[in-house]
Formats: sequence, C-alpha cells, structure tokens
Amino acid sequence: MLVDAFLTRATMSGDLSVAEPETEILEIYGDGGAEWFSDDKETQKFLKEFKKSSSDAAVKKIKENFKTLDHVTLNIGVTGNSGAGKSSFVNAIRGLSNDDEGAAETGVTETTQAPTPFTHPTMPNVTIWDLPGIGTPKFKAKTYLSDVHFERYDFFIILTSERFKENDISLAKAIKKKKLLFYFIRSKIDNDIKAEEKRRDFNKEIMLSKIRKDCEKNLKDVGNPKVFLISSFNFSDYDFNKLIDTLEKELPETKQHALVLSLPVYSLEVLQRKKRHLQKMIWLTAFGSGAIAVVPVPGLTVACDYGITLSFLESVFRSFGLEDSSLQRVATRVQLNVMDLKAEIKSRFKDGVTHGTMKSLLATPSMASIITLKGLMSGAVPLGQLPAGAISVPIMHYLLNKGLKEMEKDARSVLEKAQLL
Ligand SMILES: Nc1nc2c(ncn2[C@@H]2O[C@H](COP(=O)(O)OP(=O)(O)OP(=O)(O)O)[C@@H](O)[C@H]2O)c(=O)[nH]1
Ligand SMILES: [Mg+2]
Repeated sequence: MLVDAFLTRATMSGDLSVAEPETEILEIYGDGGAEWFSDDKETQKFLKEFKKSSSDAAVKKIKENFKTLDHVTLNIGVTGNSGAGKSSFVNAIRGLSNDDEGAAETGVTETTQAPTPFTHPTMPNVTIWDLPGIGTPKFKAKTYLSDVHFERYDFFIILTSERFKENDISLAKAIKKKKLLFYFIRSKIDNDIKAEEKRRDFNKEIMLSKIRKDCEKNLKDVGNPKVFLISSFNFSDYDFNKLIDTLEKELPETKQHALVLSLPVYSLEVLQRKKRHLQKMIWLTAFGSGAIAVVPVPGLTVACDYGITLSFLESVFRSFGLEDSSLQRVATRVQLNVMDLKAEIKSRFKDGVTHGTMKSLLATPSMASIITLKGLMSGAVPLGQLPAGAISVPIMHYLLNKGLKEMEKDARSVLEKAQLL
C-alpha cells in the first residue's frame, strides 16, 4: 500500500521513467529475496521498534543512533618492550608503510618516549596510541598504567618479538585488574619464517604452532590468553584476521563498527568484513533517511534525507579504500602507479560521492523495479506497519544496497589490480 502511494506520487511527478531490469534487483537480494528480509536480524529489530513505539519516538531513536555512531571514538593502546615492533604495528593498522609520510618513526634507535597519538588517516575518531615500553626510564612498571592514562584506551595490544617477559605479564595482570581488554601479539613472524624456511624439515604450520604454544606457556598466570602471531609487513598472513574476529566478539557494538571500518583494505576477507558491517547500517540508514518526513531535494526522485544518505555512501567509499589518499598508499606498497588503481573504479562513484552520483543513484528505481521490490518485501516486511511518510524505506534499502554493491565491485577490482586478491 505504501509502495502504491509512492508509485502514485512518483508517477504523477513523472519521475519514474527509467526502466531497470528486474534481474538487477534479484542480483542484489538474491533469489530468496523474501527469505532474505525475514531472516535478517536487523530487519526484525527495526520492525519491532517501529511496531512498539510511535513513529515519532522511533524516528527520534534512529536519530540518536546516528549521533552515537557519528561520535563513537576508538582508542587503541599499543605497548610492549623496546624494539618489539610497536610503531610498525601502529603504522600498519593505519594502512601506512614505515617510510610513508605521517608514519610513526621506526627503527632500532627510534625508541618511543611518550604516549603518542596517531589519528587514523580517514577516520578522525579512531586513534592508535604508540606507547613507550615498560621499563623505559620514564615509565616504570609500578606506575605504568597511570602514567599512560589507562582509562583512555578501549583495549591494549601487548607486543613482543620474542617470549613474553616479566614486564608484559605484570602489565597484563594490572590491566586485567582494572577490567580492561588486552591482547597479546607475537610480532615479526615473517622474520621467524625467513630464518627457518631453508631447513629441509621446515613445516610452516608446525613452526607457527610451536611459537604460539611457547608464548602461551609463559602466560598461564594471566588466565591462558590467546596469542596472535602477526607480521606488520603483511596483515593478510598469519593471525591478524583472528585478532579482528576476537575483537568483534569482545568490543561493544559501536566500537566494533569503528574498528572494522577503519581497517586498511589489504585482502578480500577485510573487504567482506566491512561489507557485512555496512549492510547492517543499511536498515538504520534506510529508516533514517526514508521514514522521516523529508523535504524533497530538487533533482532526486526518491524523497529521502539527503544528509543521512550522503554520509552513508561516503563512509562506504572511504571504508572500501576508494579515496585517492588510500589508493596512493596501496599503490606505493605494491609499487604501482596510483592512476592504474584509480582506473579500476568504473562505477558511477569514480569521482567520489558527489551530488551528481547521488542524483543518478537515487533516480534509478523504475516502475518495474518498485513492483518487484514490493513483491519481494511484502512477504517478509509488513509494509503497512511502517509509519506514514515511510514510503521510501524499502526503496532506500534497495538503492543503498545497490550503491554498496557498485563500490564493492570497484574495491575488488582495485584489490585484483594490486594483486591482493
Ligand atoms: N620483519 C619484520 N620486522 C619488523 C616488524 N615489525 C617491526 N619490525 C622491525 O623492527 C624494528 C623495530 O620496530 P619498531 O616498530 O620501531 O619497534 P618499536 O617497538 O616501536 O621500538 P621502540 O619504539 O624503539 O621501542 C624496525 O627495524 C622494524 O622495521 C615485522 O612485523 N616484521
Ligand atoms: Mg617505536
């Protein structure tokens, strides 16, 4: 019924003239479109909220959710003994190589002397702190946590390139006492591999498992924590993805979101992880932009909240590493010309998320598409229960997914060109 209302209004304004093949909708939602909607937890969550509260209250809540997500901060404290690879890890997590501009100083003599914040290059709310090692002259074990302002960090990373030592263990205990999160990383694993791989009896898995067990043996007193084996020179190898899996389970939801969106796109696995997070955001965005009584924006077919829609698409673009600065960092790393990577962005987003791209994306639903969408959604989403004015919600849901898919395709092509697939 609501879609009918939309159709009537849109048809009257003569906007829906562009034919769009139904196959495109099926491509986005898959064959089991209706199932997809009814199984989707986020869909159920939103519908429940809409059902139990008045639409005004629900809209207010959505606006609050957006505010929370906009303001969520993530502070990661990276610590460990001198030369453990802290600054290199800080750089890698920001998507930088050690010799990139703006990277933390690294090297055998560049000891980190004071807690140093490094803002994420594309997400200013995410800060990675390069902390001085315990036991450096100004940072004694006893007062270490208060000296580095422990309350600032959402979690700590404790790095070592050898076995974990007394200092690491007592620090972990102190962090645990304060009920904060910490994760042990055994760094520079690529070095270990290089040193051993020429042996005739070399077996990578056996070797990694030996290192892991050896590290974990030292940590029994701290409650048998997991140790993640990592090379800051190559996150796609070894345990970096496992570390992120663990963080996704243990951090509060909004912080997980900030973490995943801030990861550098170094593999298909990361791209898909980001996509999952962004897809969760689509309902919030579709309701936030389509359910609120909005003033139509000239040139846009769908009545939607322009700001919310723009900000969602921009965060997809940024998070998928499609900005020039992100492409440049990848290009430097894989020794390619940035223009060759940029040429892989073939969708409407090749010049970024501009008013032009918004206009073309939001003008696409044809009559046929909307009828198909209605068919897909009516089995699962009781469209009649959406508040008055929410006519654009299903359409926004579809269009945001479409934008996301297009950018995902671009990001995959970039990865492929950079030989990171
Ligand atoms: N092969 C390899 N070398 C690494 C890795 N991480 C760090 N290094 C090297 O180890 C040395 C020390 O790294 P840093 O990142 O400066 O270590 P740090 O813990 O910040 O050192 P301090 O600030 O002096 O305490 C540098 O030469 C790095 O290039 C890694 O994952 N693999
Ligand atoms: Mg350092």
